[in-house]
Amino acid sequence: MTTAVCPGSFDPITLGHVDVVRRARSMFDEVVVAVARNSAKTPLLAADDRVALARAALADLDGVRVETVDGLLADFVRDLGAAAVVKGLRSGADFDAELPMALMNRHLSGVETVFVVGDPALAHVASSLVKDVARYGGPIDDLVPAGVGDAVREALARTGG
Ligand code: COD
Repeated sequence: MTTAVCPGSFDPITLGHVDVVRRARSMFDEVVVAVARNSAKTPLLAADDRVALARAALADLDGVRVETVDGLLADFVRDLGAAAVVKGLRSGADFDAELPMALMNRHLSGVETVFVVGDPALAHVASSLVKDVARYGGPIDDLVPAGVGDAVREALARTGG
């Protein structure tokens, strides 16, 4: 059985993430979605909320489970015995950001990274933009799985944006 890891901050999970996980699942027997608890970015949503929203969004996909990663992704992937990390690409800018991470993860544990090209209809969908649109009262519900929009709006209201 081949396992792939789809890591990210998932702050929040978007339809772009779901598209990448589906594509990864079409290539691997099992996909572990790894929610980085201590992301380099300061998250809007608590890690437990990011995990719960990802679990709900991916519940209908067989062979997909959601876990948290607390330390190095390279250690998580090695401990799991996964065959690869799968990352989604929207643009050349994504590739430029992802290449050093792929090289570092391979340096650290020998794990390979597989890049998948996401749905071009979702190329503008990024967690950061979703939060920014919501912060100014714009519509986000057609960019994220069910329930995520409410969670983002509640978090923004709670934290003062
Ligand atoms: N279409 C295609 N791909 C998409 C889309 C879309 N619309 N939206 C998002 N993606 C892809 C991104 O390109 C990315 O590959 C992935 O989804 C996750 O995106 P984010 O924004 O949720 O996650 P990031 O980029 O913040 O994740 C960074 C990690 C958590 C993966 C990284 O910081 C990490 O590995 N942290 C663990 C600690 C560690 O090991 N650090 C050293 C790394 S070398």
